[in-house]
Amino acid sequence: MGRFYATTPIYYVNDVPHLGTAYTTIVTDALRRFHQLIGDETFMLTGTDEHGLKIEREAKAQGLDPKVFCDRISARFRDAWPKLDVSPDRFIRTTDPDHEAFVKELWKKIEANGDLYEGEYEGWYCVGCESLKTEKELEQPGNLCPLHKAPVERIKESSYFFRLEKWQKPLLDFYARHPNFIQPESRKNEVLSFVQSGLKDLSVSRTTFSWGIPVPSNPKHVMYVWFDALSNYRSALGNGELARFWAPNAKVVHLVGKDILRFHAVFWPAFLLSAGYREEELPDVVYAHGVLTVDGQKMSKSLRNAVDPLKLAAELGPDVLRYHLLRAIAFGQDGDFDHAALLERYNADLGKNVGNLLSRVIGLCTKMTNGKHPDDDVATDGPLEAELFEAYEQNVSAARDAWLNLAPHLALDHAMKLANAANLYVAKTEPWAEAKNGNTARVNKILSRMLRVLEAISVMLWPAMPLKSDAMRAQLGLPPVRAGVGVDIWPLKLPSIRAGLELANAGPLFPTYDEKAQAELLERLVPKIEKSEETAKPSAKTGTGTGTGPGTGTDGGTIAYDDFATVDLRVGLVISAEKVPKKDKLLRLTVDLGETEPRTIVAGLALSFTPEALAGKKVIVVANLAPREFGSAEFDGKKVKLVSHGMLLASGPSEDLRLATIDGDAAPGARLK
Ligand code: ME8
Repeated sequence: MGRFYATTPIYYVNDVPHLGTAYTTIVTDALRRFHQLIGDETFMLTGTDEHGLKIEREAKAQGLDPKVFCDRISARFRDAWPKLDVSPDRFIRTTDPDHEAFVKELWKKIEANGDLYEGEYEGWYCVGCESLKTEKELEQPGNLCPLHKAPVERIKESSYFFRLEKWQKPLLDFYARHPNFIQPESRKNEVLSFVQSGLKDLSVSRTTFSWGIPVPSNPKHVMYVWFDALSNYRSALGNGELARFWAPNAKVVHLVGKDILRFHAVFWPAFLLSAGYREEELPDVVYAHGVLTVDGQKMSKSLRNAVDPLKLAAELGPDVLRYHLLRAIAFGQDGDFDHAALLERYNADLGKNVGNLLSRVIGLCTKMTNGKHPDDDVATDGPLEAELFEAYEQNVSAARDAWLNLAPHLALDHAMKLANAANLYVAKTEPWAEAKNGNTARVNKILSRMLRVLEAISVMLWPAMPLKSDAMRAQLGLPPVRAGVGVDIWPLKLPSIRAGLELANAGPLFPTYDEKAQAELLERLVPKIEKSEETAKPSAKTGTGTGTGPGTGTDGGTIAYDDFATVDLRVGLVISAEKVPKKDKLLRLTVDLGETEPRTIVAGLALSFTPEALAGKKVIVVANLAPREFGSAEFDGKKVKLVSHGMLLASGPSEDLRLATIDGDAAPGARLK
């Protein structure tokens, strides 16, 4: 028993909560709940990362003061997590005054230790990553960031540098002495070879924009956003909490996506060491999980917006979403979120396995034991009880180890294996036949044993499904799981016999979806990608309302403003355009909407425009339209799907189209209202 401090990354406010950020946040919450079950005192931190060029630009694109913009989006994160049953102990914002004060102190300590110097930086910067890139890292042609596939920017400005090179050896020594610091192992090797290949001093301030924490001794500079952001893990803890949760008997675990491992595993410990913290004061684990795709596709911004975790939670219940994310994705590896697989797994694991076990036992008890827990004499156990007990011991302790080893998917698998063993036990023991033969003691034993296993399962599922666990326990006549500091309630031992306790039959805990219901749900939940080339008309036309919009009648009547406001119209800057081989009407465009990555938009403009005529044009884009597929085409010998992530507004016949555009100096991404 000890203390457990778990953190998520703090999320950039240029985006709203989506399935990727929900994933890390749910895993972190589940892990900390497990630690509560074993008696640890826990602290969970999440929040928002609000400074830097990316955010300054996004706010500007929306015509807002950066702080007002951050307030709005940060609130969306803060309000989202409780809807997924996540309740952090602190929601930190990098604009919080106590955070700013801490970061300035950290800077001063590093400066006092001689690890900061002024110089000039010239090089490539990816605003999406908020990170400098070496020439070698860029993809050609076009100087693209390999992660965002967007052109990097050339920057040249005076900057403070952090002496990262000096920390290469101490970092390697630290990794060697703390082999569990970077997990999983495969990722650790990537970091080790990066550090072994030599570290360069790091530019840690900027002078060409102002949305950041000023450098204390030279406020013309704002601090590098990653210096600011990483510090949140310590700044979030008040003095009392620091002493409890960032202390030798506390485990500090940073959960992050693999995209940001290097910042956490290299820069963060280097900053801390440089500021004078000792090795034993560094975090214990940085765990980098994999990247999620959705239904096999990369989560581009438009797809991310289409797969809204809050909508999924509202439709299926937060616990069902949580269970699926935790169980279906092998933690640490890349994984796919597949809507159909979610429903299949729900039916199989929760409906037919756990749900069935519960309703079966409660149903049998209603008939055979007056709806109460029966008594049992364990001295009369037979071989089937021994078999069940063996499965019990094995799965309960394996599940505990899996949580401890940051493998929630395995922990839940063991809970399911135990439910399966219990279902098998009922099938083999045939309590209904024993009842017919008037063998009451045997019936009582079987039912009592199953109720005790179900109680254990309700605890084992609690980290993943707190609400369903409560509901399950209510049917078993038990109060919700109550974790207490210093008390380990992980059910290594079979829970005790609760003879006489009333059960509460409340119907199926996990009603299964039949084929028709599954099809209906999928229809509602899966983001639409329209197929067939027939739909490859010019992407959109202005004017002539066809009466298909929300709120319109077929009589071409009026719509409410709120209906209009659901259409996200934005200014887009066409970066490039190209003809689509073998599709006369289509052009494939790369359009900057002020997001971290430009979008691909396929439009039927080829009869009216050459690709060259479009490059550099400002266009109007319907930005929140579900992705739409126009078949496939071959580019540079590679067959690719033609998926459009947005629609341009234009008017006229295909061979004489006029593009809707905007006058003056509107930034890419600016919203039309
Ligand atoms: O990087 N699959 O913030 P961010 C899995 N502000 N996880 C995903 C994901 C996906 N497709 N997409 C996002 C930042 N994530 C910085 C962090 S921390 C001091 C500063 C999750 O909003 C994953 O955890 O870009 C990833 O690392 C994080 O969101 C990136 O969030």
